[in-house]
Amino acid sequence: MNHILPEIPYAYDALEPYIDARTMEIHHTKHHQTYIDKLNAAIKPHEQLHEMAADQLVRNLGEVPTDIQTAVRNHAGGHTNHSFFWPMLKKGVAPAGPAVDAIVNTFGSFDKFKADFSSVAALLFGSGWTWLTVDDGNLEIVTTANQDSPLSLGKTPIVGIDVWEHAYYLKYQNRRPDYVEAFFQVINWEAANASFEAAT
Ligand code: MN3
Repeated sequence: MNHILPEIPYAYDALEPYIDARTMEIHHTKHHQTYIDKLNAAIKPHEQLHEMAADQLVRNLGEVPTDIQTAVRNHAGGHTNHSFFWPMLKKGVAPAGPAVDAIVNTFGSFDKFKADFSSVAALLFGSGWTWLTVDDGNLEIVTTANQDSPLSLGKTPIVGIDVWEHAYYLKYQNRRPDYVEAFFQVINWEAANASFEAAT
């Protein structure tokens, strides 16, 4: 079974001006595709892994043969993280619903959550992701390095921001905090609510 690139459920320019069309196109067709190509190459000789979805692979890295564990961690991680990311972006969805109610309960207010999350995302050193996850019903802000998935930690992502430079450099260059601020304008809270309800 070959992993294939999922379609993005909107046009590349749908998130303008917050995330530009050129970045979206390169990010999807080049970066995400490369994770998939390298994942397919890594698992090719290992038939027992061929029926496992990327999220299953990163949940069960201990079952992956040691010679390809790093490749699967990086590339199944990259595949599942980006597959989560695209539908979690949408312009014009107000923060409301069960996930947002839980955010207010956990962090005190939506603005406090936004400030905490933005600070963690801005300060993350190097390449990685900042997530709002749920684990045993508890919301947490966590970071992962490189393409590590929160699923490998037993945590379910509700919201996640890709802070690799490839996600923002064309438009924002070194201004990662501006990209994080823009990201908050395109969080699809409908998707976040669905992820939260499925996990709790
Ligand atoms: Mn990326």
